[in-house]
Amino acid sequence: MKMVFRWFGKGNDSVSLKHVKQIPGVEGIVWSLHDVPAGEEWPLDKIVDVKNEASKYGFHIDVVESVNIHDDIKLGLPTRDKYIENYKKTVEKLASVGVKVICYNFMPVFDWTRTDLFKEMSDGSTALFYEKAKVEKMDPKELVEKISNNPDFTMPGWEPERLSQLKYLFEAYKEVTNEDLWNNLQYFLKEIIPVAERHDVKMAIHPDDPPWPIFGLPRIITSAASIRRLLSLIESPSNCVTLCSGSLGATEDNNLIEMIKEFKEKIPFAHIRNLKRYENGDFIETSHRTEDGSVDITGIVKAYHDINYTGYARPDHGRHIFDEECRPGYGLYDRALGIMYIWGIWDFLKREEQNTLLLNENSLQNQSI
Ligand code: DNO
Ligand code: MN
Repeated sequence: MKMVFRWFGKGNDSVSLKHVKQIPGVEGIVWSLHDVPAGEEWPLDKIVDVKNEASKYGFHIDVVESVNIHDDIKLGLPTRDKYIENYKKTVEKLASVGVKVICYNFMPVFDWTRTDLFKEMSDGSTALFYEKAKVEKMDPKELVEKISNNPDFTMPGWEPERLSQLKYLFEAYKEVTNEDLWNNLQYFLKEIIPVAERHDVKMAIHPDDPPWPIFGLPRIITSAASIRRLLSLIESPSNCVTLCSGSLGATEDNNLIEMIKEFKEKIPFAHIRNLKRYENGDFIETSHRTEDGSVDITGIVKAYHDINYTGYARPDHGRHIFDEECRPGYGLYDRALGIMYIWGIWDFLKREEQNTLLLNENSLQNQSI
């Protein structure tokens, strides 16, 4: 397992690489060009800037998260072709500086969605919270009005320049069904995967978060069955998934351990995080510790150990602790704790494995004496 850490770039992240360097076992950063709008080709000089900055601290830049996909591609509009061409050029450029994995998602309009970014927990920390009824109650039309009238009302992924577009986007998606979205994903992959394969890059789709439809928009990457379908859209070593335990784990229907076993060849990138599910469908992101949440992080790390996982992994979100001021979900401290929790389980399992090997060798030697 290669441990990596998401970093939003110089001047764009409260966390410094100097501090990331002090977390044991982190070997690379997971990055993106956050100021390049979805659909545009990434400029090489900006890519090289990130690479240079990372290498000052001995970090690699093997994993990009995300190269976002323009909504015209998800909508299947004729304009998609020019955005797909840009995407191909970006993939080629990223490969030229050594990028191995590109994480992306195919969620219409919004990336991950929560109703409260700083929900107070009983220990005084705060965390990302999702209140199902609140989202279900929100009528997309009302939502757009609320946003237009109140610029402070915002959610992750709702970049200011996109807000003005929201009205248009909700209109545009009105007729788009799940099947349409699948077709548009396939169209995209048929174009992109051959380019990625040629350059030895893995395209790793991130599951929808939460893994169910919201605001009447279609959502398709939500379960083992949908991952199976995604992998069948185009057979290629480059058609892969980012297995996110937090996104998929928001519903108890998803068995992460079974998924790790089933998709083991197709997981170049793992997101490991915990959350607590409530009966009414709400959830809150907890510490990584298994007993703090509903997701069996111990079992998940063991499953990665048992498949001899050599891909990249990151702690995904964390709580906000020790009074840290940071991006929602992306502070230094709780993610650092999460990494140490993962390493604790991992290192113990490695030791056990070595002990078993030694025991077997010894008993073989004893037999031959
Ligand atoms: C949630 C996060 C996501 C992820 C993007 C990838 O679990 O990992 O925000 O970064 O969806 O495109
Ligand atoms: Mn994730």
